[in-house]
Amino acid sequence: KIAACLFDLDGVLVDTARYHFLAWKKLAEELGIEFTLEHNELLKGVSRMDSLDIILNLGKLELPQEKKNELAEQKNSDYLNYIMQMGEDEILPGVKEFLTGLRQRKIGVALGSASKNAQLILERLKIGDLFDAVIDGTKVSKAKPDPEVFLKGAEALQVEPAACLVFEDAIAGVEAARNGGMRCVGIGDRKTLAMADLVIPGFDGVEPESLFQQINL
Ligand code: B16
Ligand code: MG
Repeated sequence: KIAACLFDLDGVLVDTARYHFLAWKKLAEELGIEFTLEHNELLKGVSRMDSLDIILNLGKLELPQEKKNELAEQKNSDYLNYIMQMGEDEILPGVKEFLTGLRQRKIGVALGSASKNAQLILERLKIGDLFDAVIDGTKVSKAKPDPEVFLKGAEALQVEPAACLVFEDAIAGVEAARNGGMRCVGIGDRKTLAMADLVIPGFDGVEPESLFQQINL
């Protein structure tokens, strides 16, 4: 039986991928590196510095760590400009209802995100109070597919990993859930997220009870 649900942030609760894309694209262009939407897929669920390394690799560019820190900071400040303008209405359809439904059923709710900006985004969306625990990029040292972020979420809620259900849009995130011994619902494309126990396009019209039934929980 499921005792807790752990949610990824970007791509699951809110579509921040397009803001990450715009900020990375600007940086890439300044460096003379071509950066497409397809390239952006490679960055989903990946930490900020690892994302920068992927982009520099695309351009076969090697830079000293100091310069890389500077570039990562520049990208983040552009990204934050978008986030600061984000409103409550940018929460993805059905998400708020789904989270509220879980709370009514006394199921634990935690965030498990690679982002260091997670708290700020929850504030912008005004959904911070729907989470019993928030584990984000400021609290983990190992990136997905390492299960650290989700195991810490389970620990904070005092629930066994086997009683946790993870919601993820990134391949590395689905792998992280499985590596932690947790069940996982993929949000997005069925083929891409084939490793998940179930894949749904989003939360619109989705009831916790019927979802759990579909994966025999
Ligand atoms: P930041 P998630 C991830 O969040 C994003 O998918 C990924 O694209 C981003 O690079 C990463 O957070 C770090 O974000 O620069 O804000 O610390 O999907 O794990 O919620
Ligand atoms: Mg994600």
